[in-house]
Amino acid sequence: MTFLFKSEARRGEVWRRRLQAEFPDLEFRTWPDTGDPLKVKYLACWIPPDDLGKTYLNLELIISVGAGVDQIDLGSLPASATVVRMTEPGLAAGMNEFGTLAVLAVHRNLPAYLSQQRDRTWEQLPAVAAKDRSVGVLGLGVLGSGLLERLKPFGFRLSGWSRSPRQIEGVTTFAGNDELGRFLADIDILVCLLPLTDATRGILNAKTFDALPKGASLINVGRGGHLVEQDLLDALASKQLRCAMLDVTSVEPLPADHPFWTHPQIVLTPHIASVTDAEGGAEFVVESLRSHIAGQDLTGVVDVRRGY
Ligand code: NDP
Ligand code: OXD
Repeated sequence: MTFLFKSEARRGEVWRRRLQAEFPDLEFRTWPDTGDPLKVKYLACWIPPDDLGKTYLNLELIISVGAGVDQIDLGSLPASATVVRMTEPGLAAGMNEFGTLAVLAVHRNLPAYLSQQRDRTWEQLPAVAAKDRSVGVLGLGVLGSGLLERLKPFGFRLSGWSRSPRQIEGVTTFAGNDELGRFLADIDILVCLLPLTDATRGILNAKTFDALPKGASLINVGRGGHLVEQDLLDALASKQLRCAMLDVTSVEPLPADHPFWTHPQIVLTPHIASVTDAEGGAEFVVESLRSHIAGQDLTGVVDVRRGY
């Protein structure tokens, strides 16, 4: 039986060594050297092979090498396959760092100061204490709830929004579309850490921005598909939004002529907020295979109907 790896070669070498040590009978193959597709029981990938549902008929486990699964067409999988998304601890550690960096950067006016530096302008902007700012996180899963924990010591008012009700100490929580408006009404810094699904696509739109207090800021570390880009440009132009930090965009890499590149109120990063650690990922895969073989519950199983 085969473990097929379709992702970065450097990560693949770490996973090959770890899996061969743990499961000596398992054949480790790297895409496109698939061997007999009917022997492939396990697939680790970012983008899966096109013909997954038709060719890999004995697939039991598909492991996304990242936390998100929106790059996988969940409607076209072999019926036998379970999809698992990466939840190795390095991913959350990276998002905790980047999310904290972005919230503090926005809180302390860094996007405006970067723009002033380009214009050779020396101007001190009014400082706001953390206790007088509210940070709201869309998505209270592994990454969203982890980030909120890290933000607690700074003294911001914290809130979060999820699909089903969640309780997090020190965080005001809201759930479902009915409570989205009440959540947004008090948010100065909005962080998107949602999965991209049919229900969340385009959620960062004019209606959402208008529901925020005037002068709020946006941090998108979810997916580019969450954001209606023209609505962001309009909200920045009207000063409904003060600034945005975007780690993800609808097209990646962002096309050279895109207005985000030079926008004075936007800070861009190239989808680096958090990255799966090679060793941590290998441990996660070993644990997943062990649990699967033993018939035990797996961590990070994706609900194909919900899309995350
Ligand atoms: P989880 O699945 O653990 O959490 C998802 C959260 O979003 C849950 O709280 C869930 O609600 C909530 N949610 C989902 N759909 C809705 C909805 N329709 N309405 C309200 N809330 C909803 O995911 P992670 O925290 O691990 O990851 C989140 C996303 O972060 C990934 O899917 C990926 O897109 C992005 N990401 C970005 C990276 C980057 O480098 N920029 C790196 C890694 C991930 P409930 O709790 O009720 O289920
Ligand atoms: C992920 C990502 O989903 O890197 O892990 O975006």
